[in-house]
Formats: sequence, C-alpha cells, structure tokens
Amino acid sequence: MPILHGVNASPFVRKVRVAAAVKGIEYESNPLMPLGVSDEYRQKSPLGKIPCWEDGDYVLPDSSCIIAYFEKSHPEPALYPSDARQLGAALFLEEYGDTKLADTVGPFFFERVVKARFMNGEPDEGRLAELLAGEVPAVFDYLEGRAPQGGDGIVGGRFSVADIAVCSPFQNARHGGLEVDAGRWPRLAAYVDAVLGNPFFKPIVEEEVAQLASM
Ligand SMILES: N[C@@H](CCC(=O)N[C@@H](CS)C(=O)NCC(=O)O)C(=O)O
Repeated sequence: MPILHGVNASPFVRKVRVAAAVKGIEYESNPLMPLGVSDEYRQKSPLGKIPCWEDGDYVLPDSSCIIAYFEKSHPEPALYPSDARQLGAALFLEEYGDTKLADTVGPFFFERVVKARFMNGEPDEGRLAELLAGEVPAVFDYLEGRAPQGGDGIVGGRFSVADIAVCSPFQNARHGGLEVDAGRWPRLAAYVDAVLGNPFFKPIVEEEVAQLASM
C-alpha cells in the first residue's frame, strides 16, 4: 500500500488526500510533522517538506507533482480540465492557492493553533492584525472576482485541482478562527462553504477536526 507522509492538517497534505479520495486511491498515512525532519526523510523529500508519496521504490514529494502523477496513474475522474485555456487557468489557481493564499491565511493556523497549542508559544496577534488589514482583503477580493456563481467549480464550472488547491488553505484559516465574511465576499464565502462541504472534502475535514481536538 502506498504511504502518504505528512500530518493531515497541512493544506498540501489535504490537497493530496482529497485528490486521492476523488480518484479512489488507497494509502496509509504517516503523520509526519515537518519540523526537524530526519536525513532519511530528506532522501525522500529533498526540500524537507510534506507531503511525500511513497509507493514501493517510487517516491514523489510535492502536492502538485503528486496530484499530476495521480492524474496519469488514475485518469478518471479527471481533475484537470481538458481545454487548453481552462487547464492553464486551473494550474495558475493551484499555484495561487499554494503560495499567495497559503502564505496569507496560513499564519492564522500557525499562530493560533501550531504555536499556541503545540509550541507553548503566544500567538503573534499583531502579525495577524496586519494581515487582516492588508493581504487578507487583497487576496479575498481577487478570489471574490474568480469564485463561481454557485457550486464548486472555479474553472469551467467543474470541480478540479484548482478547487482543491484554492479551498484547502481555507480549512487552515478556519482552524485558526479566520472565516470569509459573507457580507463582504459573498461569492467567495459560498464557494468555500460548498467545496469544504462537498463529499470529498467533508469526511477528510471532519476527521482532521476530530484529530486536532484530541491532540
Ligand atoms: N509546494 C509544496 C509545499 C509543501 C509545504 O510547504 N509544506 C509545509 C507544511 S504545510 C512544510 O513541509 N514545511 C516545512 C518546511 O518548509 O521546512 C507542496 O505543494 O507540497
């Protein structure tokens, strides 16, 4: 059975778990924390990051690479649009979710959950207030303009890797007490609710919430 290395609360591990659920791919979880990883793990994941997929002698780090690999190994149901322009748009939104969005909302999870609960530290609320005044509304404004009118398909109205990557960091935001204000960003709020509540995300999110509560 393949192994997925990485704790479930990582937005990037969650991406892989949702993609595996869509495609019916089974695996065992190794809930590795990405802090001070061993040299042995670095052999598998040279950047020292989670997730990493290990299937016998085939080892592949990085959520985007793993999902692209799934698409070839298990083509149905497709997670990438077949139309060239939609494919480009989906890949960009995946990149945006993995970088700008994750960097903007990730600190709410880090400060209020990781630092406060697992590192015995005080959350830096000043840092979060700065984000709330600057980057958070800028990122949410951009996504409000891209969010679909209804449903869970940000590209071409069909659920894809873009939805997985854009919505996964919002679950970390939720863990950290940051919700999308539906009064200010109505489309984005409805879209995030629809995706995080869909049949692929929902059980994964529920399991993760229960795990965090028991830690
Ligand atoms: N582009 C990578 C990003 C992975 C990533 O940044 N993972 C974080 C955990 S959420 C990590 O391992 N951080 C540890 C580090 O940067 O050393 C992916 O999509 O898998």
